[in-house]
Amino acid sequence: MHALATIVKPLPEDLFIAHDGSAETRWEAMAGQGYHTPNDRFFVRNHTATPLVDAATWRLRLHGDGLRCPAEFGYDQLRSLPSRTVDTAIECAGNGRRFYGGQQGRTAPGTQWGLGGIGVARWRGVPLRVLLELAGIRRAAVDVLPQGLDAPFEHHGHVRRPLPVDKAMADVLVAYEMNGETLPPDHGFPARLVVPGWVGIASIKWLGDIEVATRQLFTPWNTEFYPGLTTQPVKSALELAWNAPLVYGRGQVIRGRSWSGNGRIVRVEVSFDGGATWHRAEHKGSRLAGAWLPWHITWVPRRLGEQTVMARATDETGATQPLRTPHHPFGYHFDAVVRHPVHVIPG
Ligand SMILES: Nc1nc2c(c(=O)[nH]1)N[C@H]1C(S)=C(S)[C@@H](COP(=O)(O)O)O[C@H]1N2
Ligand SMILES: [Mo]
Repeated sequence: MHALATIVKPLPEDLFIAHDGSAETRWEAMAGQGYHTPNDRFFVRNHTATPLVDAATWRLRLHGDGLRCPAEFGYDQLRSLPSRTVDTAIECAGNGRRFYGGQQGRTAPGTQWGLGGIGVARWRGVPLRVLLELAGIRRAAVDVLPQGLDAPFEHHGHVRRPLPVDKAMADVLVAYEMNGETLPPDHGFPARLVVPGWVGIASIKWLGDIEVATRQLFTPWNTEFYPGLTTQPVKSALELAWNAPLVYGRGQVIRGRSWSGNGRIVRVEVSFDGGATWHRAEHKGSRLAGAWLPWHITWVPRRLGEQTVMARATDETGATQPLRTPHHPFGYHFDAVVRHPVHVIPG
């Protein structure tokens, strides 16, 4: 399976790194961009392939013993309900997986994402809470199970992962717009879930069906593939190519972004000497919980050749990026400081 065969939007090499069935955003393609990741460079992670869904016949079905009045919504109906706009990240649990091997000497199986398995968009849609209330959610409801309309994944059936009812009622969106445009096919048209702060797999695309149950639900996506994963840890990335050339003796503004699924980023420090000394990066405020904090720092390289730039962020819960992440058998949640190589060239 090749990414080109399963993703609809163009994947130019200057914007994406192609993986099997998925496309990773190049961080250097975020340089000079605004706060949000433009739709043309937002990463795509598909279990199978992007389906083309006809909005005219599409229905979102809500059913299960956790509802008093099972309901169905069409596309126009969904768009006519009260909407909310949220700036939030969607990040694959495996983002950064390649550094288990590349930096810690122990490769983890799966797509070898660098740090480009994340994007922040302005999502607009209907709070899931509104739909659940229209369908008469019961006090006894425990789990909410959204399911995608994409083809079944191997022998596991349609992509689906339960959410606890508390999260479903709190801040989850049934989104139909991304950065002011109709939700693109690769990102879940006609509608997807957006689950702020949580692993990307929670944000089910091509939503077709939501079961609400008065018992805990289990699918391969909360038992076998992503057991126990809820929120995403703290990470940072530089808006620079790997081995980017930087000019010796000249002040250069290094830009990056840091994020956490558990709260706002409150501090970012950068090291140019392998972690011996750290310097505070500049940023405006602490920006949003559930999205990222853009920052910058000026550096005058005083040594030619290979050097590393390291960024380390801390969120409002006090969680800081470690220098090493405990090994994870599936390569999830790599949150260690990444050693980003740059190449200092004569001016
Ligand atoms: N129906 C469905 N939803 C899905 C997926 C999928 O393959 N099918 N992939 C999940 C995973 S693993 C991630 S990381 C995000 C990626 O969202 P994006 O492709 O819009 O960036 O979607 C999630 N939702
Ligand atoms: Mo993912």
